[in-house]
Amino acid sequence: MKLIYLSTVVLLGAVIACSNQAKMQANNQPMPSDNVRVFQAEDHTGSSKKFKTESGDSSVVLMDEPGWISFDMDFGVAARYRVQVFAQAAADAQIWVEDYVDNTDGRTYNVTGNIPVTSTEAVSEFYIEGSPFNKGAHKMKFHVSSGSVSIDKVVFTPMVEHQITPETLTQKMDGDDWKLAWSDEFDGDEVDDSKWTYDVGNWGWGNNELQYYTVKRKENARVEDGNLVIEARKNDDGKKWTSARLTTRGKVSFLYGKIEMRAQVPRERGNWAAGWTLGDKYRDEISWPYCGEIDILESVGFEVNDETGDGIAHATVHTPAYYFKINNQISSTKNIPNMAGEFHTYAVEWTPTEVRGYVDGEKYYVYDKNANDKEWPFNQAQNLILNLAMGGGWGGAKGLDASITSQKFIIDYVRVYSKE
Ligand SMILES: [Ca+2]
Repeated sequence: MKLIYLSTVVLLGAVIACSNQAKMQANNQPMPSDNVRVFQAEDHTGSSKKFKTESGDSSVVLMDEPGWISFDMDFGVAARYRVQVFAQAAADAQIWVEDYVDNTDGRTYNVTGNIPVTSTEAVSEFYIEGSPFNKGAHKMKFHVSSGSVSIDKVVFTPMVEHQITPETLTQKMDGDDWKLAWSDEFDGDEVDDSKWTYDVGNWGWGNNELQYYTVKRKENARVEDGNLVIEARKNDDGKKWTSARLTTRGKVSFLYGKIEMRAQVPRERGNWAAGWTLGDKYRDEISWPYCGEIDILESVGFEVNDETGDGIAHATVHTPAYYFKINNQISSTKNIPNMAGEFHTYAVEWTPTEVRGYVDGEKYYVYDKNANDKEWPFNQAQNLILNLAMGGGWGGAKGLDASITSQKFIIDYVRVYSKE
């Protein structure tokens, strides 16, 4: 056990170096180091069973599946965090972190996705990036979901601070004609930094997705021939998959209006392309779906015909009363000929009382439940998101086509209209 203890000391130097790098890497925004948080495993506040402490100084806790230890964490800043786990396992194992164990919704908030712990001789670092945590007190659990793991500690380092969106465009929804209020035609040479920012990381994004979302990396997000191209790439940049998720959060948000995008979706089994909105009140997984979500377009590769390109458009909203974790969300689908081979227009009309979904001008979806805030969180600003995921609970439901190394989600424009 002395060996493990020594290894931990040696690793500390590396941790400090890594943390400084992580602090600077996203958008070059340095984060104050006093916002780094450390949970020492032996300081857990509760456990699913009696765990052994391995070393003489009790600094390492041995956990077996299925097991958890609980702890309290007080975050100093709302941010996307790097979560580093210092652990050792004799055989490959899996771990994950749960936020908000006292939740009253009966939900499980997995905020890291499954983190593989590969077989190692000594305590080593395993990490994921981008986990969202709001400022303030969190009840949390550390889980072992497969195998046996000796855990030393978990380090939370903020990477990108949550940006408050400075401007909300409120659209009129009464009148005769649509008037353009905001758009990106993707006509320039590069992604417009005045309109978009990037979400970062590979924490699974609430669905155990595979991709790492990169920041300002042309291989994953670029403007080309008048289109925004979001490309997912396999075995790229040291990750299993890389891709991009662009959002208007921190730049501009929207309240009501017609939101329209012209897009061509990727084709192969395993992808999950989306154009959607997320409420500005989102800070962490506990704030969802209270913030509200409107899915203008979702397409999964396993529903696209490889030969014809025919696919299925999905329109959905998620609210505290109706959302996918309790499987009562309200959706509509529409079969789209050659959805992957040509561009189609996907839109929602979002009024103070309902959301209507359209493909190529044809209405196929209505959400009109607005009796209270739980049914209707949509009288508050939402920001726009464009992303391409790989795998995950839905995109990966039929596995991934092993032969694919790249998938492209191509967007000609996004436009927001007001009535006048
Ligand atoms: Ca365009």
